[in-house]
Amino acid sequence: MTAPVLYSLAGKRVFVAGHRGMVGSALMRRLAGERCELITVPRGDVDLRRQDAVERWMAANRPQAVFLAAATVGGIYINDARPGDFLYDNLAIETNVIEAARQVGVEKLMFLGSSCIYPRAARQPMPESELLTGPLEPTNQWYALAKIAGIMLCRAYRRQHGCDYISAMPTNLYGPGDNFDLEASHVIPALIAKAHRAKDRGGEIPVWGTGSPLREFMHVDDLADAVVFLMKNYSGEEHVNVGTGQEVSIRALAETVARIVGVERPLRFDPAKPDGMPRKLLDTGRLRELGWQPRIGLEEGLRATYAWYLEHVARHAA
Ligand code: GFB
Repeated sequence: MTAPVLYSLAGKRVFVAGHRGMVGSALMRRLAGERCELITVPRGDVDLRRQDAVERWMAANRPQAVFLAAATVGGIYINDARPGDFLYDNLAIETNVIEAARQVGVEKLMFLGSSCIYPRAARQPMPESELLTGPLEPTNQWYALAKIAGIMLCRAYRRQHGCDYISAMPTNLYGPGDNFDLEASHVIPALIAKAHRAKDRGGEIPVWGTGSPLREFMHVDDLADAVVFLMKNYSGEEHVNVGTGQEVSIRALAETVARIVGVERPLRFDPAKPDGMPRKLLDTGRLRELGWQPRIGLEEGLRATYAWYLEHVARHAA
């Protein structure tokens, strides 16, 4: 059964914060079909970490709905290497945008978090109720803490100010527009870039950690569809998990990526690099009950992402 439409985006002024990022640009593509007026601001004009600048821009532009997809993000290595940036930038961006939205009377706001908000030893698959039930995974605790604060700020503003601000927690994402820089990236773009390099130049395909961690991956176009669905059909204090329900080991993922890239070179695991969470599978029962399901399978999504990489990254590097 599909939940009733609670909020219509039609004819609304909709601000996508972080519209150049992988998630923000997927939202821009998805929202193009919604008959709403999309507004964005280049990073060079307004640094979302600066409270004055954000408040001035929001007062001048007065959006009615906001998708808060702006964030400092990255994979397991960069999260751990730049804890100050991951904590400060994300706290600043979310507090500035959420408070400025309240000041100008934004009707509805969607805050985007991450599945790393859950404790390292959380029950699997992880329901929304696992939040704050135990210690965080050390490699991403700074980012996770900032995202937990964002969820809580939305909840607090609902209670104190009656703001219809909601939160969605996506699983690990990938897709067009991802960051393929090997130090900063997540595992899928890293493996695509490494497999492509091995195809070009030979050698092994280096894989961080033991290969045994399990991860759930979602194509960013599915995420964008789920988030727009929730914006229209969900209102409540509790955040909502967004995932596929399918998990894969990092070893199996690396093998799949190598097959899609078309390279037959050995994988070389590096156990000196961190594994991070042993398992990170979301319980997506709530989202499914509301009536939403993913459409893009991992194999199909990886093929599309490799095609995007060839067109937009490898071609320019050649
Ligand atoms: O994608 P990833 O960095 O995110 O790593 P997390 C997932 C798994 O892939 C880890 C392994 O076990 C990595 O050790 N891996 C293997 C690699 N090879 C590579 C590689 O070349 N690059 C990378 N990056 N990983 C992030 C959090 O954790 O998840 C963020 O740090 C965020 O805060 C994101 O929440 C969704 O799932 O470990």
